[in-house]
Amino acid sequence: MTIDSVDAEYIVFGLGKTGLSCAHFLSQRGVDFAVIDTRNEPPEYANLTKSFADVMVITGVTSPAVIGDCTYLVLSPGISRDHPVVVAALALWFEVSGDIGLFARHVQAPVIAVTGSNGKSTVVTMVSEILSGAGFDVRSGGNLGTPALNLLDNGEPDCYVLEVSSFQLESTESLAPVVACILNVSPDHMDRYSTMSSYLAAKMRIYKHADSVVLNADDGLLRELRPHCKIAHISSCAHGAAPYRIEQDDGDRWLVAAGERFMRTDELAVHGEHNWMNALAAVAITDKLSVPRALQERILAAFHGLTHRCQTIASKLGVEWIDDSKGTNVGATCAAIGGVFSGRQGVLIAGGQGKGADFNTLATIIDGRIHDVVLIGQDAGEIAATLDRHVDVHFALDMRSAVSTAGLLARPGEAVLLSPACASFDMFEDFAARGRAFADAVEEFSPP
Ligand code: UMA
Ligand code: ADP
Repeated sequence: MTIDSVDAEYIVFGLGKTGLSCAHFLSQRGVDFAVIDTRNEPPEYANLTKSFADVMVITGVTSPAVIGDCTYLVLSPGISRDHPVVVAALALWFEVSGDIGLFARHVQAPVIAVTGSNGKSTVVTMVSEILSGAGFDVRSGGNLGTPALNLLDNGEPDCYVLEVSSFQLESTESLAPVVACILNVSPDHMDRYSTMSSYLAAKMRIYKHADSVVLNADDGLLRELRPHCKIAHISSCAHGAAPYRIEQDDGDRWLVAAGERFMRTDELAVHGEHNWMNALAAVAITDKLSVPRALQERILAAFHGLTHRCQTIASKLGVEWIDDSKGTNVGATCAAIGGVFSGRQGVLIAGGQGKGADFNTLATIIDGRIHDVVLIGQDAGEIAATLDRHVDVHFALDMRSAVSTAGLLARPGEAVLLSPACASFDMFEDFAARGRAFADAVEEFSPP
């Protein structure tokens, strides 16, 4: 028998990690729900049916008729609000909310929310470690990996730290963070957003009901924002009088917080200007919760960064191999190149799914820093067309040959950086699998 439409009060749209978390959340509250997914074999199907044998699940959904007489659609972040099923639900006055929207309605403890095109996971982790060090019971998640609704199990902590993506913010109405932070905005997901302003508009939803916000004053788009709450600006170049900024004094660079120098950048365990900005953001955010400066300093001095974010994984015959597999857009890769190739040159391995990006900014930053680029993946040809006037371009069919090509091109004293500026899904399960493939290939590679 073919089932054409759902018979339940709520529809959970999407059966990935988020959809499964929504199912658990609704079932714990006795809500009648069904689940739909456009894929024929959604990833969490087996887990859902194991826990909820009686719940209606419709896969391979194509027609809006599936929504039947429901009243509430819970939307997964991977599905755009322009999807015909969502458009039909909105036309029928359904409430359409994402998992963060449900979370916001039920959460009791204060929430810190961080968004931005790049640096979210790093800053969320820095903030969580600083707050834990200060004695707070903290739970972190969201786009970082653990769906937000799963954080609500087992009573309330002192505080939640959420990484929120633009996809999640699109369907979030009532989140009221004690501190909201937008780290930066550079083009990403241009296959989902038709303009930068629609992408920025999604990000701006983070501070609609916030008590205070942390914004990056180096970013022209963010500098112009005037939310109706208290703003603390961070800046790497003393924009106006940003209270959190980097100051240069002879050869030293200092982190300045609330107008006072407190730590040299070389005392941080993470490297590169983008990471100094991440540290400033973490300090600005945790200042709102009155964490002592000395404690922030101690935690940041010991924070070595997350795996697959500008991590040195090997040194062979004077060549440093660096895994920045999480560099999944042009802005991230530009930041990584700026950090890794200050005062030295080398080779970049990039490519994958370009998500509709414009690679011209990458062409500008590689000049004088990168002498060869090795490209892999679906959009290698498109990227080559932009880069080959600036640098020697090589193609590789897999990670192993990309690494051996790069290894033969790199000279002692140089670095090879994997920072793809692209999503990984054409060749790997995710960015972590891509980083592991890189590490395995580097281990196998023996220089001639
Ligand atoms: N999909 C379909 N049909 C459906 C439902 C989903 O084709 O009916 C596709 C989506 O288009 C997408 C994929 O399935 O390509 C996964 O979508 P999902 O909404 O089911 O994703 P989840 O497994 O629930 O994971 C999501 C986030 N994924 C996305 O936003 C795409 C995870 O962020 C997040 O960790 C998780 O919720 C918990 O909050 C990942 C991500 O890539 C890391 N995020 C993007 C990014 O960081 O750039 C925004
Ligand atoms: P996100 O969670 O937003 O993807 P991550 O903290 O995981 O961010 O970092 C992903 C990549 O983005 C890093 O590997 C690095 O290349 C780049 N990056 C990190 N922080 C910043 C920043 N503040 N500005 C620009 N790029 C950054």
